[in-house]
Amino acid sequence: MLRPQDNGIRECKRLDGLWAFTPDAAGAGRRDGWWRGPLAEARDIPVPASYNDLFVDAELHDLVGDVWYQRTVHVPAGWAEQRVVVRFDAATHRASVWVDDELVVEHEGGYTPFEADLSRFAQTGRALRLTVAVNNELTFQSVPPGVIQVQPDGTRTQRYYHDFFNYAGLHRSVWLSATPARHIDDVTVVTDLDDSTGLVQYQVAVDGGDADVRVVLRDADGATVAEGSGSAGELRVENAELWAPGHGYLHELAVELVDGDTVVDRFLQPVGIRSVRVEGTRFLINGEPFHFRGFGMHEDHIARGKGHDNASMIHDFALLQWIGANSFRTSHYPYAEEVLDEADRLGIVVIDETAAVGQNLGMGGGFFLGGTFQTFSDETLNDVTQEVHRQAIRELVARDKNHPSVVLWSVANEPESHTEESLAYFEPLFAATREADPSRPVGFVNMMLAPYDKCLVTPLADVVMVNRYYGWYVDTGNLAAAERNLEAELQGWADTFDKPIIITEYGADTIHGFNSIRPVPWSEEYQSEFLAMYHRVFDRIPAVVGEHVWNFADFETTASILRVGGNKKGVFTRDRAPKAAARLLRERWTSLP
Ligand code: BDP
Repeated sequence: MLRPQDNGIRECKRLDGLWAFTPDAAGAGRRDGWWRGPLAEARDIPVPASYNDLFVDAELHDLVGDVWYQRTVHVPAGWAEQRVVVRFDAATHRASVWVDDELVVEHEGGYTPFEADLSRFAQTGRALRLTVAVNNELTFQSVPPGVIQVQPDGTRTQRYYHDFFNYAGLHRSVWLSATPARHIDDVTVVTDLDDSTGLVQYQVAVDGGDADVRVVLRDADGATVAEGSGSAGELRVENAELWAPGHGYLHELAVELVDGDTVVDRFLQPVGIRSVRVEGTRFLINGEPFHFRGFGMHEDHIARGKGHDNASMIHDFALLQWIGANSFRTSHYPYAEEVLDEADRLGIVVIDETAAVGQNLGMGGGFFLGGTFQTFSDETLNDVTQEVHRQAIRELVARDKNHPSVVLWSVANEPESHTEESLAYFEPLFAATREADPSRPVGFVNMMLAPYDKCLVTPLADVVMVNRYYGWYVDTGNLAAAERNLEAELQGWADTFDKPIIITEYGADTIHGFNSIRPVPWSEEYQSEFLAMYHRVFDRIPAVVGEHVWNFADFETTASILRVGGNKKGVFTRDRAPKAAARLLRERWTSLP
């Protein structure tokens, strides 16, 4: 599935804006067929946005179940002979879509796109009623997992195993797009280097009938640097200008379907020529050791929750660049595609993560989680879950495979990883990731309860990724003890595995404006000293090739006695004011080579 594009042959339009919206916690809509007419008692809602924080009612904020979106769609008259699709960049966590009275598509998974073919409706020339039921329920068979509890009064509450608010709705753009009936269905590009020659392998899938494929690769000035024909091949670019961290140099691959002299279809694919390899404890981009500096982030903003917005995105990238970050992780789900486009253009490196967060039902039990269960069993995370997870991996790779910024897949964040059951669960998922993309390293993010001598899943990974909280959840307030324990553990990983180590999370909750002469937890001074301590340790262990602070900015969570108005581990506040630690990071990251 290719993205909607305007390119002289293909056309598209966004269906963003105000839609009609009706919450339906009781599930009446599916029973009574709400798609058959205008939604009753509808209010206006913006698309894209999470619905949870837009209004003031607690019921909508905490709704468990369906909400309904609806709008009228006019297909341009000129599209009557085309293949017309409606595409949702994301519907969290699952959606059913009707056009007029007909169910046209259903999709599971909150952060990857899906589409439905509307060609047969487009030909009618009349206005179409587009209705979407978006469901936010998390269960042991969803990714991420959760538990729904029925209260004595019959209301249902959602609990889950991850530490960010379960925002839901149409979080990203909705598109109407037209391609010729005979069309390019998919484009895959894999790049590599042969000394100073850039190699661009391409593969084109065609649908709707035969035609010849022609490709032209142009540099950023529009000059042709290579050409090819046929549905697969390798282009060689002598002395290629490379895509590299800090240098988001992009070529463009123009893929055309031709029939004689007629161009039947066209797709323009940005290409960053670069190589990625893991060798021993080094992570190499274009053969050069790369040190990840940056953050785990969240798509999280005041009022619109996880709704994508370009202004905020550009501002966040400006802050990343100001602070000297060269990379981030899409913790804990695939981010909007616009974010990856921008990372490509700016030369920011991305660790791309699935939505598999909180697959650890055995820990904590109490405060902000869903209760303690055996993680992997027939009744909890089981074969069905694994299949949903496998599909999520496939959809992530299919969506993001052509982004040069993406250098590493993260299959999951902090799952149970010390049991035979966890190994049996993850082994096929690592294989599925490598099958979907043999060109990039694969990893997962390990949590503190499964150190180097207990973790059974890290041996499957190309890279060690660990989240550690010495000085916060353990050794609280005692940075001397934290420094000893952190170093001992990281040294253990370095001694056990001949793999690069990325610290994918380290951080301390910090109240902006809470200052203290002694560095006490929650103060800005503590956050700074905490980070400085981690950096001393990292600099003593050569296998450590990455430091991602948790988190870029404060973010919303579910209610918990461990959280005051959300998670405060941000280096920036939720509205993006810098805490003191921002200067410390800037000084370190802008002075490192
Ligand atoms: C880690 C999780 C992350 C949390 C963080 C924290 O990966 O999602 O927000 O801890 O506790 O366990 O702040």
